[in-house]
Amino acid sequence: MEFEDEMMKSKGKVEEEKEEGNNNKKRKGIILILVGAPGSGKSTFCEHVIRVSTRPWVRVCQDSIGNGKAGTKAQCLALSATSLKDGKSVLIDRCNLNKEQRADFIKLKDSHQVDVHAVVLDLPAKLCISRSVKRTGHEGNLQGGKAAAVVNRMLQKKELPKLNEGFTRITFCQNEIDVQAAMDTYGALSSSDSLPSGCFGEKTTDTKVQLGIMKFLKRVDAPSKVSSDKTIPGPSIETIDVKPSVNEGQEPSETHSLDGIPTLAFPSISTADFQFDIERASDIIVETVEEFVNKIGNGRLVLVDLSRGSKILSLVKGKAAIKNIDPKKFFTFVGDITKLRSGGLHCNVIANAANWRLKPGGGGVNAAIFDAAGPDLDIATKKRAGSLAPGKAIAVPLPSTSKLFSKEGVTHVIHVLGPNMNSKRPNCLKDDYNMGCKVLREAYSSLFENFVSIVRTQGKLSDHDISNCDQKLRKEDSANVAEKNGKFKGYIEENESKRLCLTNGKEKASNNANTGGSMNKDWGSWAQALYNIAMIPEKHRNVVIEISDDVVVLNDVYPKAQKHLLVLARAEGLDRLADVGQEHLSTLRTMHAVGLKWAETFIKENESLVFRLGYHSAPSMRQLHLHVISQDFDSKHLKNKKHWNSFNSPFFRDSEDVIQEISEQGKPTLNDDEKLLSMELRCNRCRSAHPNIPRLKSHIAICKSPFPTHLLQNGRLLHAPMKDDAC
Ligand code: AR6
Repeated sequence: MEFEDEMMKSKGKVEEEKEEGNNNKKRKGIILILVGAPGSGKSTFCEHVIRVSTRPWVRVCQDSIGNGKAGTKAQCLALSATSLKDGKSVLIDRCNLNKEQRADFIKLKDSHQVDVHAVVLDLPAKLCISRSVKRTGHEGNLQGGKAAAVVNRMLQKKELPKLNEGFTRITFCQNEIDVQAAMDTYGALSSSDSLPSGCFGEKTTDTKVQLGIMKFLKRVDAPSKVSSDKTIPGPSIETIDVKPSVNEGQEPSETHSLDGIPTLAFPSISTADFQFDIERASDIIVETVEEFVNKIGNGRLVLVDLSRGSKILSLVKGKAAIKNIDPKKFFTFVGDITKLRSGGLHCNVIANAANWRLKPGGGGVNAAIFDAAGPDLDIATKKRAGSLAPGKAIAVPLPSTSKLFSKEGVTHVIHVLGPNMNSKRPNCLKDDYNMGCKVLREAYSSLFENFVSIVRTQGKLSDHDISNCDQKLRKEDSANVAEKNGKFKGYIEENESKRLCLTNGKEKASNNANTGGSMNKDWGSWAQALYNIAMIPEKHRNVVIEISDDVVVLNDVYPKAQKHLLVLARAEGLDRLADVGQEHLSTLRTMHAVGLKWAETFIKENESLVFRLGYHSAPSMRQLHLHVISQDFDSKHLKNKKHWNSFNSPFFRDSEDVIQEISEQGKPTLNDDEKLLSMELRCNRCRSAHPNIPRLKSHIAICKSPFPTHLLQNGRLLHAPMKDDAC
């Protein structure tokens, strides 16, 4: 603890020093060029960043630059130049849809010594058009009927930015989740912070990924082919070359490719940049591994380094052999920790030799991991902690949107801070190896403890969290899920939709007033089952199929279709849609992303499935839950009108719409009129009417009509790509 006190004392000094990697970039301005059609959310982006950021930003908007009225590009350039001269960063809020429009702003970087970034709001054309048409009071008066044609015309000429135009960083946003992540990233940037260079979030043309989920799942409203006017962005900048991933460990190589074994890959902490003596470090690694190797169940620990000639790897390898440590449980591996899977080793957890401010950049393994994970890791890390003490580790669940998750199957990054013996770095211990060894030992212990706890949590979940790219694992999962589903019966009383809470009496009044429904609602004991699972999922391992800090996933015990999952929010007080407000947007986005991941998995196994993700306007069970349901409605549990209409009337609120409404209006619309549930039975595809459930079921089993237009928009339906889709 003495050490931590010492650290606090020197904190003031450290704060003045810049974060590693930012040393030379103190107060470096940024020109952030927004690229996007009208209605893509550029102004909202700018307003958000300006509102939350401590960095001084100036919004340069051509629609209002002439005393609140539209002005010229020259005026925008002039305002940008003066703002940069005043030490401010600028947000260029104009469409900037082609290279020529961007070029003059990029040129400003040379005279002002600043970096130029782009954030591309590459949202579906339909969404931009509908927003532009609907909006009122737009600064440039681009709204109403005329907006559709203008937006369409502009999109025809769209030319996506490339790094070689002069950008240091480009962030591509394809949906609202990406936009929120980019807003968070720029909003969190203080005056002296910098961001890693490169392209982030671009649609990849990489064959492997094309074969994986990114290509696999396609929304019905997305164009089926890349239009000819679209420039496919070049490959992302990689900070680290791919090294040949040669196994130098003791384990036979074929074992490495066995996916599904909980595996922690960790670098040697403190022996590079922090200059810890490697002889002593290797002793500490081997001793701590020996202590933990029997606590990790079927898990494995792997020490990784980039180079074949790594001294720390050979020292550790030798010492582990002398101590007879089981080579199946612990081995060394040469490779880039961010690309192990492509080198044949699947690790669901990786450790990062972090800096104490848990910031991206700085070089070494820290820069490589943050770069490879994309901004998601930084955002997820910030949610957990702002700093880390030496000797401590913190596990950060990786959002499924992160590239490290989708490409490498990494579900967690554990940040570890070791002791620093490098006098050029903050809080140097000089030669105090008494303290140094103690702190390094603590660091590895804390790292392994975090891994043990992840293994325990994921233990009975087989491999659901590990990757959504691995079909083999998914098939096994499906089998397990069926078994778990059986065990779950009896836990939740029959049939949620039997008890759908309709709007009458007190309940209706509270909903209409939007007063945070749950406070006014008495949930019967039968309705608490989901709540109980969400609060302590560890107690319900036999039924849950995925647990993270934010959500729990389980199969609906009375599925109303071939595939029917529930994604539960874990936040206390979030009982149903009526409770949801702007502050829950990130939870809703996480629930959506997890639901999407599962839908993708099921579609991979059965390409005929089509999914819809959404909420009941007035649910019967307590605890906000997202339905992920296939649109076949082929289930013996679907028995009556209420069942059908709860998924096939406006009572069912699509997750995408809910997110959009909350972003725009702060609250979702609740269609909770009970009449909706007693409406006539109509086919969910052709809308034909049917007198009873058996007749409806016989019809939907053969109806091949396309889904109604409103479902084909805004990503409401998820399905496999058409056979002729090029990418
Ligand atoms: N894959 C595998 N191993 C790697 C990779 C990679 N991509 N990159 C580096 N290594 P270091 P530290 C190995 O310096 O001494 C950073 O600037 C490398 O060969 O990252 O604990 C942070 O911001 C070495 O064996 O960690 C911190 O401020 C090991 O990973 C500071 O360095 C760790 O080297 C932490 O310094």
